[in-house]
Amino acid sequence: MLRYVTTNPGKVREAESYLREGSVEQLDFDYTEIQAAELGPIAARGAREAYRHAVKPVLVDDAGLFIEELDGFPGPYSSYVEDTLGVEAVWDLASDLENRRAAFRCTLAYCDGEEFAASPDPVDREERVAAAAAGPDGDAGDATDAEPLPVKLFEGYVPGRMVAPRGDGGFGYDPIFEHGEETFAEMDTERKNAVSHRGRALEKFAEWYADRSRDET
Ligand code: ITT
Repeated sequence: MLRYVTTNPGKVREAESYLREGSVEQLDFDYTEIQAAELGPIAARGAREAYRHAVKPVLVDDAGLFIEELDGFPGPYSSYVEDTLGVEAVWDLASDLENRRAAFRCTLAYCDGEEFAASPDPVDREERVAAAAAGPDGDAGDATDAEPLPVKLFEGYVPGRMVAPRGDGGFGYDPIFEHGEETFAEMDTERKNAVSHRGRALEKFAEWYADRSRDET
């Protein structure tokens, strides 16, 4: 059974709907979100930490809303911005913009403690260098970071535009993100999954995971 690592039940609903109910279980684990400009290193680091915690195959989901005219803000800070300012405040900000184009991005990071062709991951290199520089007795964080576990990354992206809040489905920024004629909050889970950043990342993951499971049998 795959552990879907998130504190957000909305993400679990979408993953279950895509991957089949009963094939994933939520692991409500608040991994350390490192400061990074991209989602990949954050998710990769989280997947290693979650795997060490659970010692079971894990899939971490890191996502964000990127507003073009605001240089991608809130991006990797989407969670913090939702918690502190709120979704309405982000719409207030976006409503003053001429260009309201935006995108959701999602990075899934898989780790099961085994070897496989991992995705390139810049955090690995930095952690290895820091650990090597500190030497065997140095204080370079967790010693296991010196040999990072393989992680596979899957990315999904969906373009759209910022609009005044509509709809009461979904979660997070869904009411202010329109794709086609509807906001994500006006779509049911299946329809959102068919076009969303998460749905696209899950599609890539499911394909790879099926091959991996076949290879192991
Ligand atoms: P975890 O880190 O525990 O998974 P989180 O909700 O904080 O929970 P993220 O950091 O990935 O997850 O999410 C960043 C923000 O983007 C957060 O405010 C979410 O509500 C929002 N978000 C992520 N995916 C979304 C989606 O599909 N629709 C709307 N908002 C989304």
